[in-house]
Amino acid sequence: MSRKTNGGLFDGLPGEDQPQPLAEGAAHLRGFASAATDGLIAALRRVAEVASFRHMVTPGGYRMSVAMTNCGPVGWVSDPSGYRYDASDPETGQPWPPMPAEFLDLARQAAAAAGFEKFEPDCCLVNRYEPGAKLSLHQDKDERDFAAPIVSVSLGLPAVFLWGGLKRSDRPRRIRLENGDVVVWGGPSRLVYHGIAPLADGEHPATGRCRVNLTFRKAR
Ligand code: MD6
Ligand code: FE
Repeated sequence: MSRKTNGGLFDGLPGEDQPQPLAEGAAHLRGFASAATDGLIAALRRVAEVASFRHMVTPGGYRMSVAMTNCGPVGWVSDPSGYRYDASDPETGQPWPPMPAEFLDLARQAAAAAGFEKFEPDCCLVNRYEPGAKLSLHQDKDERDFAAPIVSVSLGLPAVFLWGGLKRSDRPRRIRLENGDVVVWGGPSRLVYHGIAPLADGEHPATGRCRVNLTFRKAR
């Protein structure tokens, strides 16, 4: 697998290819998925043909600026009655498309690289951000148990990831996520508040005018 280098002087030294710890149980793997992005995007196109991107409505009645879809045995859904994992797509009544092998392989490898062996995700929530779209600070807490980590893969336009603490009032750090970056978190960081700042406009060769995020979870 080809990896990004520092371009000469510092190649081969520990540095940007190493997991960057964010907190206990959480790591930023810069460029971990770089070599896989074309395959991931091709597989995602096939997923979105079956389960199209849609703007869900929050329990509070707001339309989310991020468009979402899912693949795998269960999908995350939001509607006025609440958040839940559901085995079928409410738009079609059909099961979510299966998780592509490329997705599963990458999620397992990234989890292992961050110290979480035997990750068995049953959901991949896909988020699509157009310029201006954002995700407010939240915890991922709709899963049945918090023993498994979450693996998050960034594709396309860069974004500013807001990495907070265990309290909503903890002031978040701002971390730039680029095409091919992976963030893994679990253990003591599993319930950290996090979000995405409004996406800056731009054009990316892999995705066009958007950012896509794949988040792998074990929901059940
Ligand atoms: C995003 N990610 O990167 C939104 N949640 O677009 C998340 O909300 C997220 O990246 C849990 C774990 C990792 C994540
Ligand atoms: Fe999240």
